[in-house]
Amino acid sequence: MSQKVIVAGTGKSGIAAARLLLDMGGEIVLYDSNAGLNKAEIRGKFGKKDKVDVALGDLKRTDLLGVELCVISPGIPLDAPFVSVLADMKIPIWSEIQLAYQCAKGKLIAITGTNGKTTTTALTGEIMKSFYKDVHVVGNIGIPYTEEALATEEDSVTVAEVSSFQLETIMDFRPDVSAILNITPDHLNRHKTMECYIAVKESIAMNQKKEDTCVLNYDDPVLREFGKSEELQPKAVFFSSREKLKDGYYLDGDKIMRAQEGKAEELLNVHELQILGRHNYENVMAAIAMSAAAGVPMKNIVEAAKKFKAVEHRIEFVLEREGVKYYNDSKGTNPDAAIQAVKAMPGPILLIAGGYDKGSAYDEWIESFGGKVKYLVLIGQTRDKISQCAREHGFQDIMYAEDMAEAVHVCASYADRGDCVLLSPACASWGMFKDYEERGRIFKECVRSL
Ligand code: UMA
Repeated sequence: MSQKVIVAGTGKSGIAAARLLLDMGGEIVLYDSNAGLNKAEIRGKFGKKDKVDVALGDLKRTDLLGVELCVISPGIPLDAPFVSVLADMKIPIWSEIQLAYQCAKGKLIAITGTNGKTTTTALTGEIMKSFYKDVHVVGNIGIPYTEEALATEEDSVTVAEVSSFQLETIMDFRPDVSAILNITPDHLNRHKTMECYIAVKESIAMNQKKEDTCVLNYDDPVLREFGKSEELQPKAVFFSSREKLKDGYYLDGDKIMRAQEGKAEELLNVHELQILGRHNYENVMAAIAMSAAAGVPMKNIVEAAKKFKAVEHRIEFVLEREGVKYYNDSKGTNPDAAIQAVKAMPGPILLIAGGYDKGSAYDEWIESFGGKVKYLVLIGQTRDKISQCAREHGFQDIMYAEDMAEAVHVCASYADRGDCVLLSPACASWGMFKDYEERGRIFKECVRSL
C-alpha cells in the first residue's frame, strides 16, 4: 500500500482510511467535494510529517498526478462528478471496507439487509465476545472498518455491519459468514431500481466459497430464491419467523427452534429476550445462525442472546411519564423499519415522523397504522408528501411541528395514560439533523426535559 491514494470523503470513513493508508506507508490526497470545509482543520487531524494533501471542491486532473487508487466513503454516490474524472484516468475505486478487508486478519462476519443490521451486528458481536477473546464490531454501526483493521490478528473475529453503499465498490471482500436479513425498498434515490439495490445487497456473498456460510431470510421471496440458486457458492442457512423449516432456524409460537435434517430442538423462548417484536426475533435467529456457523457453542449463544438489550435508537425505551411510554426509533429511517416499530408498540401511538426525502413510498407504512396510531406529528422536508399520502389512505389525524421540541410537546399534551409516544420517522435525518444519532439524542433530551 505504499502507493499514492486519493481518499474521497472526509467524514469518519475517509479519515480512518487515510490513517490506515499512512500506517501502511502510503501518500494521501484527501478529497471532499464540499468546498466550504476548513482545509487546515482537516489537515490538523494528521501529524505534521504525514504525507497528506487536502483538496476541496471541484477535483482537478492535477490533483491526481501519481495517484494509483481511490478509496471512496460510503456516502458518496458513484455518479458524483469527480468519479468520472477518476474513470477517465482509469484509477480503480475501492470501497472503504474493501481497503480494510485487504489489511485485516482473522475471521470476518458481515451483515447486510435493509433493516435490523445494527441490532443483529451488535448482538452477534456480544455473542462472539462470550467465546472469542479478540472481537471487533465495525462498519455502518459507526466505527469504520479501516479504524480497526490493523488491530486484528489471526485469531481475531470482526463483525461488520455493511450497507449497500459500502458494497458498491468491493473487489475481493469475502466474509467467512455473511447474512442478508431482508430487502425492502430503500436508498432508491442512489441505487435507482430495486433490481440494482438487490444485486448490491447480494454481492456480499459474491466472493464467498463453499466452505463459507450465507445466512438468509426464508420469508423474503427474493432471498429464498437466492439461497437456492446455483450461483450461490457458500452454504445457505435459512431462518424464518413464518414457516417451520426442515433445516435452519425458525419461530414456532414463542419458541426459537433449530432444525437439522428434520429434527427440531428448542433453543429459547422469546419471552426470555429483552428485545421486542417479530422483526427482532428474526434478528436474533440470524445472529444465532451466524454465531453457530462461526463455531460458537450453542450454550454461549443462547446465554448472550438472553442478556442482550436494544441498541440505542432502535425501538429504545426512553422513559415513562404520567403513564405514557416514550420510545426512540430514530434508526427507523425508511418505511419498512418504521412499520416494525409501529407493530412492536405495546399501546396506542402518537407517532413523530418525517425528514429527508429518499424517494420512498409511504403507502404500506400508513396502511400498517391499522387503528393503532392516534396522531401523526410530522417534521421535515417530507411533511407534505406524507400528509397527502396519509389523507389518501383515510388517515386525517395529522399535525405539523417545526422542530423536535415542538413535536415532543404536542405529543405529550395529546397523549393519554397507556399511550406510547414513538419517534420512528420513516425518513433520513438529513436537513434537520447531522445524522439519525443526533436526531435520536435530541428526541431523548426533549423527552427528559418535559
Ligand atoms: N461527500 C463528498 N461528495 C459527495 C458526498 C459526500 O465529498 O458526493 C463528503 C461529505 O462532504 C462528507 C463526507 O463525504 O465530508 C461524508 O462521508 P460519508 O457520508 O460516507 O460519512 P462517514 O462519516 O464516512 O460515515 C459513513 C457512513 N455514512 C453513510 O453511509 C452515509 C456511516 O453510516 C457509517 O457509520 C460510517 O461511515 C462508518 O462506517 C451512517 C448511515 O447513514 C450511519 N448509513 C446509511 C444507513 O444506515 O442507512 C447507509
